[in-house]
Amino acid sequence: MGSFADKLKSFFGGYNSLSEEVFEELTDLLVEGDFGAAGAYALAEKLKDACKKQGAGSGEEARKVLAGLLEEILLKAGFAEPNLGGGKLAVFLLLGVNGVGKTTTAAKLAERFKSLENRRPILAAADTFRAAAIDQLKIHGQRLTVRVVAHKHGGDPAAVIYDALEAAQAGGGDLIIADTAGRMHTKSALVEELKKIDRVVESKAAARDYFKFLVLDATTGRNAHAQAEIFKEAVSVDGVILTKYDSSAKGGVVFSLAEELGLPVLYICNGEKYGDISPFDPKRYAEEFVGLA
Ligand SMILES: Nc1nc2c(ncn2[C@@H]2O[C@H](COP(=O)(O)OP(=O)(O)OP(=O)(O)O)[C@@H](O)[C@H]2O)c(=O)[nH]1
Ligand SMILES: [Mg+2]
Repeated sequence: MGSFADKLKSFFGGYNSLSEEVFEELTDLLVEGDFGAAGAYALAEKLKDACKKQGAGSGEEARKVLAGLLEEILLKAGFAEPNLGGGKLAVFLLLGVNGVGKTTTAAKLAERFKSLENRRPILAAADTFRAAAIDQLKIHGQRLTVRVVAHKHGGDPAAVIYDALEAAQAGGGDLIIADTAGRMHTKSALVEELKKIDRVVESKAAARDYFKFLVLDATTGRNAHAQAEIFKEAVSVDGVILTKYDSSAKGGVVFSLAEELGLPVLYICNGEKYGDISPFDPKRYAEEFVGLA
């Protein structure tokens, strides 16, 4: 993650006083860091005011004020890791376009909730669209000794989830983690498919903790924001899981997800291993973004 944070750091480090120019240049820099243009402008203006109010006179001081403003943006969107109450059956549905890391993230969540939360996950292979997807999930299941419920390629995703719920209720588990297909749905097809899944989940009275996570690839920058807009318009998304934060991601998109779409990031993934997932930490993220941490 070094590079963009380093850039911000040396940018601020180059100013002993704060002129109008600093905030103008900062706007451009934020856009380069995957902020939306309007958000970047608004933030730079806000920073200017905050620096005046707080008596921050140098670039270094402004950088610290900026970290605080960024954290505020994240806190407003909320960020808590799902708190699964008292062993009730819970359902996680992973949504997102092709290749963002849904299947890998499903496996990571299974491992995390199994080992840290003592849950008994069941992986539901509700990506019935791509032929290899079912096998991919089964391999994860074998490695993690987690049960996988799957149907045939081409089957009905809602029916897979129904079976996973039945398996859980028969005593086989207490957390369904459902992988879904990454094809770019038309909005109406996506809505229909998810409505059907919602009905199935809701028909099982015990499934009270139901979360829809949107998986976004951090390296896709503004494109991730565009995907979030489309999904959010179509379905209720509870939060984002940001993947591939280990690569060349600049990370500014997280702030526009929070501010413009009210979408909190709940987990960050930074590698391909099962352990490469952490709950989102707003303070740390904001500090790292400006190179303070
Ligand atoms: N570096 C890195 N790679 C990741 C991360 N998460 C997933 N990947 C890789 O990204 C690629 C795609 O991951 P998948 O989990 O198959 O993505 P998907 O969204 O299920 O893809 P489709 O099923 O084709 O839509 C794989 O090579 C993963 O190993 C991450 O956090 N960091
Ligand atoms: Mg997949």
